[in-house]
Amino acid sequence: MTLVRDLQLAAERGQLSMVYQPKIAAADGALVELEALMRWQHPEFGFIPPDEFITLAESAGLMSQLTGWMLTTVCRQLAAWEAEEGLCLAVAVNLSAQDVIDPALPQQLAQVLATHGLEPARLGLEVTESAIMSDPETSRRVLADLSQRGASTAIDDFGTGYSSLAQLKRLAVRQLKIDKSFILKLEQQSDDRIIVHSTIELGHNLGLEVVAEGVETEAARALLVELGCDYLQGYGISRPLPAAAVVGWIAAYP
Ligand code: G
Ligand code: G
Ligand code: NA
Ligand code: MN
Repeated sequence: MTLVRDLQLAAERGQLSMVYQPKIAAADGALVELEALMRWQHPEFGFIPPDEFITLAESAGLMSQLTGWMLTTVCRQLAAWEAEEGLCLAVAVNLSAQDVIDPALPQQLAQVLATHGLEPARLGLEVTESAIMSDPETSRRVLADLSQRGASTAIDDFGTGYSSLAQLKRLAVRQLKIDKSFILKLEQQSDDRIIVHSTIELGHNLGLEVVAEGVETEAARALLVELGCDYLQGYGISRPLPAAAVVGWIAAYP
């Protein structure tokens, strides 16, 4: 398959990049972290969404190569922001279903962090609920190992999968990230408000921090603050930014 071949060569051909989307504290609006999202600019087909090429990478056995490139790129960027701009930032990366059942991942991650002189707390990890549920037992062990090493972990797209509360309780995670499908129409949909309200309570009762993604409007932001959500992310705060635009965004941010 030629697209698989293209993906295999995409990193060395300079077609892959990372963009960074701010995550802020609901209480005071302070920047807490950036989420790193991968981009593939294909010379012929243009921009290919990550949902599509991540699936392709997983089925073609290219996932660990892609994740390795992503971790190195993000850590190098963190070190550069610190050395060149004096900014000590934290970044959260997304892990695929295959990454979270890879017992070698925690050691690989520790290695990349050490190479760039970064503390483990500088790199958060987001894993979707459905990725965890495709092999709950192995994921649980890998997440426990990661958290033992000081990484902060989040369950992404929460509410769209099928995790039981019993499973949730046993996971070494720090955050629940409520899926954007519940947030996008929060002002109009009272059932979404009920779901979001109960998810925030559930998270807090389990000792977890709760993040809302897909915050597009001031009204949604105000509602989430009122509901006690801890962190916010969305186009209403910032779109994902190229690395070169991050420093300017931070400088202009109130
Ligand atoms: O912003 P966006 O279209 O980039 O993200 C679409 C999906 O792709 C999200 O589910 C996101 O978690 C996933 N994604 C983005 N970047 C990466 C990455 O570097 N690795 C993995 N595994 N998933 C990613
Ligand atoms: O699955 P994950 O949560 O990692 O994916 C994040 C995806 O959501 C990315 O594609 C990102 O570009 C997108 N995204 C981030 N903020 C918003 C938002 O406010 N509205 C919408 N519609 N999408 C968003
Ligand atoms: Na994510
Ligand atoms: Mn999500």
